[in-house]
Amino acid sequence: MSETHDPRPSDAAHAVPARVQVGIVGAGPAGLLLAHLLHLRGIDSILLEARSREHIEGRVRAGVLEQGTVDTLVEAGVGERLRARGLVHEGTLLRFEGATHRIDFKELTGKAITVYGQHEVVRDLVAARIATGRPFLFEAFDVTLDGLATSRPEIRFRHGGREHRVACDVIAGCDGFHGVCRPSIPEGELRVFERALPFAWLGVLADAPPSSEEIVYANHDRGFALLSMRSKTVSRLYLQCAVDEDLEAWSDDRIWSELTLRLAERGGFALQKGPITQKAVTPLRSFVVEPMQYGRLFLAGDAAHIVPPTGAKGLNLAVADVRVLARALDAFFARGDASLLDAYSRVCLRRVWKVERFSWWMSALLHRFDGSDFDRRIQLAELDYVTSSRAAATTLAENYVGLPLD
Ligand code: RFL
Ligand code: PHB
Repeated sequence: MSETHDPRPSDAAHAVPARVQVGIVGAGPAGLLLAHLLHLRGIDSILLEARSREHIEGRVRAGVLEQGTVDTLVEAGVGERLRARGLVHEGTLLRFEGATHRIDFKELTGKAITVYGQHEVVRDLVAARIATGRPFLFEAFDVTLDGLATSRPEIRFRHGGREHRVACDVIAGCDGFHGVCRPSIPEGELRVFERALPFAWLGVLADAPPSSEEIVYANHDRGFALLSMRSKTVSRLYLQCAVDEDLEAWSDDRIWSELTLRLAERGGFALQKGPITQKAVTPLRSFVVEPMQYGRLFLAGDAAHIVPPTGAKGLNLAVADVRVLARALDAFFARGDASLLDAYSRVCLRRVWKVERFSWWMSALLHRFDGSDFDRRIQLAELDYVTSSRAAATTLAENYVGLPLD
């Protein structure tokens, strides 16, 4: 257990206030960080999460933090464990046709990324929220939103066997892709942009030291593979697989042999193996709604957009949204100035679309598609270009380390 981890049980019982400035639905990275940034500005909020504390703190997902994300967490005072345990990477490796090519972030952009598990970010933020004493309810069920087009929207929900309603000035929909906030917006108000990719990722967590100091993205005829890590003793690995892949068909042995084939390198590559502790299949999709606002409801993070994980951007995009939203809410509550709130969606979407573009491009570059031989040759030519032209490598690097936040 960590220094900052609060040992109290997950269900910190709180009186439910009748009214708050901001009602936040969802305690993923977006909701938790927003709650904390608002707290630092003296803005009160209630944070409602459908799952238990154990569940959200154990949910293994993203692992790559942009410099701007790290800076945001450190500035918000929740970066202590991140700084102590995060693994700073100054480059990444692209492997194709048996050869490995390094993209040197530091040299090309002056920046680096940090490998630190999303569930660790969540743990740090949960502890910070609990320490503020502000309302934070786990296992809040049946959330519904009312009066979104009015200046006094309401959240209704069930908690501890009781029905509650909270009047808010603003509601932040931070409840992820499958949440209730986006679907609460009346039909016809949102424009949806979507593209599903014809494959998924089989992701595993293994008690094995990472076989490479830096993340390896491998383009292979058998399909994409990714070698990442969570610490000096835990590896995080992914294999491109079918959308309807049957996890039961993947024994640990089969996973390790497929990874060995796809990560192979001319001259030999030693893959460190160990017990697999988690396995899951994740679909890959690009998704954006416009605008990211309806009346007094503001969507942030995966509730508004999804990127395929190839660019390692989802969590970072959630952080970028929340920074914009916290600043806009500050102007609204401190000075009655709604101009930044009015600009919220437009400001976020400019960045969102650039990140959608990058994530789509990384996905197209690295996966195996059932296309023609022509398409495959174009893909290899692009990999060759990206790894041999400084200009092309810089384009990848500046997107990967993160486009400017402001
Ligand atoms: P989350 O994390 O999904 O949190 C939403 C929260 O809302 C709760 N919730 C509700 N609460 C109350 N009432 C309801 N009705 C509710 N419905 C849902 C949920 O329980 C949950 O706690 O969304 P958020 O905060 O927007 O954060 C987004 C990120 O989680 C996501 O974008 C990333 O994980 C994506 N991602 C990656 N992002 C990166 O930046 N870098 C990476 O390296 C990276 N790798 C990944 C990824 C996502 C992956 N998967 C599993 C999708 C790798 C993978 C495999
Ligand atoms: C991860 O470590 O989980 C990870 C790394 C890079 C990605 C996606 C996920 O592109």
